[in-house]
Amino acid sequence: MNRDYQKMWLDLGLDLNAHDSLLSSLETGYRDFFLNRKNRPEEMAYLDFVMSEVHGLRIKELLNAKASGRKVIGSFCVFVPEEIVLAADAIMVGLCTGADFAMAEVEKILPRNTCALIKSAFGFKLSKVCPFLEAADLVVGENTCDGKKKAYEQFKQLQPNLYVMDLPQQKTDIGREHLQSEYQRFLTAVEQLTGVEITAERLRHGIDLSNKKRAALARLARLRAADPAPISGLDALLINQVAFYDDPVRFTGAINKLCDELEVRIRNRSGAAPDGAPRILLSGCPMAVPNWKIPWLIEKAGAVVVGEESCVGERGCRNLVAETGTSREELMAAIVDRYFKIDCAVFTPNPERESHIVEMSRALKADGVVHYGLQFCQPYIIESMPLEDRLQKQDINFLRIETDYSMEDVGQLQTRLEAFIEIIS
Ligand code: BJ8
Repeated sequence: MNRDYQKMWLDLGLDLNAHDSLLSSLETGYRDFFLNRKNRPEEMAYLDFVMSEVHGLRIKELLNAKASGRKVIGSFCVFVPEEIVLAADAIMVGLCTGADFAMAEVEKILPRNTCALIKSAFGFKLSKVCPFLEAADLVVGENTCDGKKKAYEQFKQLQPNLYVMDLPQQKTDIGREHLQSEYQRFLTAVEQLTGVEITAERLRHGIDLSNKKRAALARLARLRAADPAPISGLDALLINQVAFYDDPVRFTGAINKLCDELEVRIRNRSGAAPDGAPRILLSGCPMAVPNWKIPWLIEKAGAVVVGEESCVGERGCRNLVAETGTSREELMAAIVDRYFKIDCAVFTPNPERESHIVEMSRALKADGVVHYGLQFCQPYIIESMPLEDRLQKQDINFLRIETDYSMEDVGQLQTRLEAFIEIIS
């Protein structure tokens, strides 16, 4: 990771010592999990570059954009509509929630039995190591699970520019109306923040950019159905993670170029894993940077991850916004339609998710599904129980894992994953 940005980080209020230790652990992880692997697609060099500059050049770009009058909006959830942000010529970035930091301090504010993802957001804030958070003009939290909902009450004390978006919990007409009114409220907040009136034309532009990015990610997802899989699960996860940080137009171009290369690899039967390697669909909680533990263990055991049923993956990027509307109201309705299809486990009931996992598993020719639940994440862990029954009835192999961000359980997880992979081989 490039460290030539000390002054910029200091001006942002980062704690340079803590930040340096974060960068060092990121560097080590990145080298072990990515750079030391063989037979990666050449176009992954772009992702390696982005990661090497994720706290450097990308932050400089954001600060330059801010200096020219543009605004930066940070988000923790795929329910925050990027289309509206882009329509106001603002920049949306995902916020860091994938590593433990300052846990002792965090546990003075949050109970120990809070999921690692929520604790991570607090850890990055308390220890002042996330330049995205510190550069954001507005940070959007969302009322989804109880943990996040209550935690944002505390987070607001640390991050006064927090805006909380309320989300429905049921896929009913009332739920849809609620989402629509919350998106309208968000649009007004973005207009106030940026001073830009979001016209129909601007909204169409935002939809177009987001759709193109999602289409590139969907293309990548489809290519992974090939056998042998042309790209490793780790690299594909990284791409889905970087989608939250990078400039959308540049990222879309880079991913389409990578997909061109993958198509050649498929024609040449050049796989990221050997022919016949067991194929795994990962399903469950989101995996934010630098949470690479489970796919790393799966691939180290000789299998290949061929899809992520996750917000950092398929759940976050499938379905495009219809581009048929002409008025701002019609376009907003199309945005609501697209996001209302997201089958996050906070919805009750949530039958679409089960069906989607079966569908993905068949389409990607998966030999088994590994369900990844963060400890104390009730929505996903509770859903994994009936999911297991359903998959068993359909003869789909299933393994449930509950973990956190620490490496303490790596030995035990490795044993369980190796046994599972042996059974499905
Ligand atoms: S749309 S999955 S990004 S809410 S892991 S904090 S659910 S206790 S992250 Fe999510 Fe939006 Fe849904 Fe996706 Fe709670 Fe579970 Fe923690 Fe979670």
